[in-house]
Amino acid sequence: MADNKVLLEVTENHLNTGLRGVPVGTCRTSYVTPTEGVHYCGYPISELAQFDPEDIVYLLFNKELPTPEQSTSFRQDLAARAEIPGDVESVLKTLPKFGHPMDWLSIGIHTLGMLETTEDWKEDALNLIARMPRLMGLIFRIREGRENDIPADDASMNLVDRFVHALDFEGVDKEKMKRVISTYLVLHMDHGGGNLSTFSGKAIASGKATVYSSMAGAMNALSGPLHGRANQSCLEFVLKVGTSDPDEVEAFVRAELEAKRPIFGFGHAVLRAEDPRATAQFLLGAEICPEDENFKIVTTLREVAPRVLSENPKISNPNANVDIASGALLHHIGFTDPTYYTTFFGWARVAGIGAQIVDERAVLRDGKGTPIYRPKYIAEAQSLRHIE
Ligand code: AMX
Repeated sequence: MADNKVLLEVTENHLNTGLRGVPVGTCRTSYVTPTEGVHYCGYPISELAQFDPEDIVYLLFNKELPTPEQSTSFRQDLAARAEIPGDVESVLKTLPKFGHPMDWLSIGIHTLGMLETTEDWKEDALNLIARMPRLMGLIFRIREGRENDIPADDASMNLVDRFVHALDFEGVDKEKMKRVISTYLVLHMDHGGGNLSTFSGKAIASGKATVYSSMAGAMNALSGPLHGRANQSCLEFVLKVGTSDPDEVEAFVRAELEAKRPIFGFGHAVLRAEDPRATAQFLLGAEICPEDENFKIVTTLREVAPRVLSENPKISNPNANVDIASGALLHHIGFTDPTYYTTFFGWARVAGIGAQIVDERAVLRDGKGTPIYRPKYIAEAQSLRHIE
């Protein structure tokens, strides 16, 4: 069960703490527990890691897993929504290639919204989910200067196949690529209601901005180094470790701590065990790339870092978090530039944030939706000076 113990009284100590621990609302899609991590609609993530992304999108929107018939018909529904109704390519081609991929993703989503908005929360959320694989593929290709001969979209393909098809990387194992991306998407789709990007997206939507504007804002929130960009930092950290020898890794970890730098991929604000999303990615890596140098490094880190971090009693959770292995896996399948990693995170989160926006706008409070967000701020003495 989720920990439903909530703070009943807000005191002065809670001010200017980023709403830490202050209850704001209810979440119908997911919750996080200290030992089992995230649960989607009651299912621990460890039980869902092998599902196809389409079935987990269905779960987040319908609060139950689909039957085989429902799964087939939902895939057909997504396919019918997949075509991008206009020319997003021309817009992407004008963007500066030195800009961060997350900024491209946000602008891409905004552009999709300018091309078509239905004014129906669920329709727009599902349309956006269906159009994300093509948008992602276009972002990669156009940034890399591969803007010509882009394969035509094929809506009969599933979400991951359509991205891999648009991307059309040469010399990579496309089946491995599909497995890694599929697992990545499922593991990252949702993470409770109060994480910064989800909260921001819902707050924007509460003013009745469109799903697209709200999602673009959520992506901007996700792009920060303290939030989604941690997975980029994690692979950069692994590349810096540069060895899978346990003694050398231990010396590296100790030197980083001595220099007051974080050990990326370890620790968590809520979890008090290894994140099951990390466990799932370690299992996948052991199967598809046990000899990959970066995977060997993260495997050694997984053994060494918790032991060293445990020496500091201040550290609440010395175990691996979700970001430890995802970079090594993405690197292995051909995504060698870590600046792109947060876009995969963003792609996955469109499902969870989209489902939560629909719940807040069209389901909660008997379908009336939550009102526009308006938390209270207390005036400081300086701002009251004019009435003294
Ligand atoms: N390396 C070094 N120090 C760490 C640490 C780590 N991996 N994890 C925790 N600590 C330190 C904290 O910085 C804090 O130090 P302080 O008291 O001097 O400020 C102290 O231990 C207590 O922290 P905590 O209560 O255990 O965790 P937290 O909720 O404050 O922070 C997190 C959680 C994830 C930010 C932190 O563990 C961290 O910085 N980890 C490394 C970066 C990382 O992997 N980020 C990705 C997180 C995954 C995610 O949520 N996306």
